[in-house]
Formats: sequence, C-alpha cells, structure tokens
Amino acid sequence: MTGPRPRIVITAGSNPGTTNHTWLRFDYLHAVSKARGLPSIVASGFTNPLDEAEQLAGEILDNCDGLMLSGGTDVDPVIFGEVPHTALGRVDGPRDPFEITLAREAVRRDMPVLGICRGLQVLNVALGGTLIQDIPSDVQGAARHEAGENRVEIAHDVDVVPGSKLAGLLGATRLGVNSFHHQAAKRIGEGLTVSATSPTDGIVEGLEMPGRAFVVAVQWHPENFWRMAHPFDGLFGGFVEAAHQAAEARRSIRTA
Ligand SMILES: [Mn+2]
Repeated sequence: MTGPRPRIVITAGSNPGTTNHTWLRFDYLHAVSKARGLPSIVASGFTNPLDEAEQLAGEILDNCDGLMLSGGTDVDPVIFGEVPHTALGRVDGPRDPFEITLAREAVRRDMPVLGICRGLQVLNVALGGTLIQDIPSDVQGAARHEAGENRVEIAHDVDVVPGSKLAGLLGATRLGVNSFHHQAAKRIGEGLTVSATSPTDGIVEGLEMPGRAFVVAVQWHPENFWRMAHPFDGLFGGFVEAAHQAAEARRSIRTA
C-alpha cells in the first residue's frame, strides 16, 4: 500500500450519565494503526441537534475513508419497536441515532464499514434489523457470551460461512473468539447476510453485505488481539485496504 494512510473514523461512546468524557478503548486505534490506517475518533453527545444528524454524518464521512463502529452500551430497543427487557443494560441516548445515521450514510455511499460488537448491532438496526435484548433470557442453553475481564480469553468458537468475505479475511472457517455481549442480531437487516454463528446456540457472530466493497461486522472483539500476530489481523488489513482503495478511487476522479 503506497500513498497516504487511509483515514479511519472510529465512533466512541458518550459515557451516559457519568462524566464529561467520551470513551473508547485504545485497542481500536492500535488495531487500525497496525493495519496502517490513520485512526481518528468521533463521538456523539456534543451539541448536534438531531435534526441535523444527516448533514453531520455526511460532513464526517466526507472527511474519512472508512467507518469503524465500535463496541459499547446496549442499543435502545425502542428504536426497533420493542419494549425494553428487564435485563436491558445501559443505553446511550445520543449515540444510537448518531451511529445509525452514520452507518446508513456510509452504506449508501459504499464506504468501507467495520462494525465491532455493538457496531454489528448498530449496523443491523440501522438497516431495519432487530436484536435479541438479553441472550441468557431469550436463548435456552446459550454459550457464555459475557466473559470475564480478560480481553483475550477465548469464550467460544465461531463457525464462519465458507465463501463469505469474512472467511476470506480470516483464512479460517472455525476459530475461537472472545465475547463480551448479551445482545445479538435477531431479524437481519436489509441487504445483510449472516457470515458467522456460534456453533452451539446459533447466535449471530458475523454480518456482511454482499454487493458492497466492504461492509463487515463481527460480534466479538478482534481489536483486543492487536499485540499478537493473529488471523484477526486479516480483518483490519482488509478493512484498511478497502478504505485505501476507496481513497485512491476518489483521488483519481478528482485529478481526472
Ligand atoms: Mn459471542
């Protein structure tokens, strides 16, 4: 890859109800940087009237080459028309519409998108999908998807659909993943296909959009493995490469 590093914008949480901080684990930046992308952070919660959300999303995406939707709090089920479950965790009011708008606009533009954990759920809801609000309540005999504190502990296996983009990026059709979620995709959003599942309980662990250059999402946290050489490197490498291609294509149009 030659030329300037592709600009990857990473969404961050607005830390609802606590302090005047945004928050994002550094691992996301390290993983992008390791793949030779240039990471930057955007957060909701600054004074952006939601009626300007689409314009704001457009301006953010005009200034980057790829969108990474990061992990975080639960998506508010009111957005997909369901009553909140008693086991619903914290939600982040301004973050949901901000990220949903960004996700829809990025997909519309065919900009590369990588969704991680909550990011997979946001992408799914943005495209009209729904979520399992609490796996232990809703899925009998489910695997342990909420692991402990060790970010690189393997919690369960995933089966990756052969021939999927994800299988190509990872170079494997079964591998162990970490897991820090109690929600999961239920009805799949328009245009998305399931690229990975947890073999014992069928929980959706990967989504992607055929026909787009790079719209890929995983339910686990590959960014936590950036310190080691790992098949997950292929996921970030493919994402940053797609962003690079998109940037090069735009530059060639501009100079033509
Ligand atoms: Mn899981």
